[in-house]
Amino acid sequence: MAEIKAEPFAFPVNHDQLALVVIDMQRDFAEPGGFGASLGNDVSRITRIVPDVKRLIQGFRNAGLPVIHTMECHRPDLSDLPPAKRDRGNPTLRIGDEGPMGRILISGEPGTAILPELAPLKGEVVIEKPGKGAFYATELGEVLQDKGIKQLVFAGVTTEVCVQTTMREANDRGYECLLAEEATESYFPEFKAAAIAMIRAQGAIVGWTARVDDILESIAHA
Ligand code: TIU
Repeated sequence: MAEIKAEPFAFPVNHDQLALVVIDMQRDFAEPGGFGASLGNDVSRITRIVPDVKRLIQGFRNAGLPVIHTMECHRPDLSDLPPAKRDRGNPTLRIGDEGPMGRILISGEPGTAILPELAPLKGEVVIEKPGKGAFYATELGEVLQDKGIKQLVFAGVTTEVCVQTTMREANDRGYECLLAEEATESYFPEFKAAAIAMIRAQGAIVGWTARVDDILESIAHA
């Protein structure tokens, strides 16, 4: 069995069953005027990981391995937006409100799009998700089953919200999960560090974490 150098111990990889899941690399989380900024966050941290996410995506594409993208967003009629989510907190703009990049976190709006540098290629799966986890109320489980995928490498934002939630959902469904450390980011550096620590604690209780170079080195031999 091939291995990827990882924490808390080597990740036993089966390249035939491996896919990359890129979580929510959307303008709404990375650019001023979007959802992340409306919550009071410094969004500049998010754009800094784009080169690492890009080379991870490129490595999977070069190896002929699946790349799956997710987007947190809602239907224009808000029928999949629970009032508890829309009404939470005191943001400057709420989900569905008109902002400088169109309606906040609504499917099809300019601000909801994936960053152009990381845009999905034709044929790559894009999952639109109304929750923080990518399995809740989506077709992701069926997609993975159809493709025979059992191991997932994760990248994207934010580490402790949508990435960690999705990793926990996947872990409970029997997937082996590996988080790419430099290809994920939070608005709070201490939360990123804590999420990485809690994922790999207790003998990989949620999953593994690894450096992008070590993941790329492994899939180059896929
Ligand atoms: N606010 C925050 O940190 N994240 C989200 O709302 N969604 C995702 O993480 N994608």
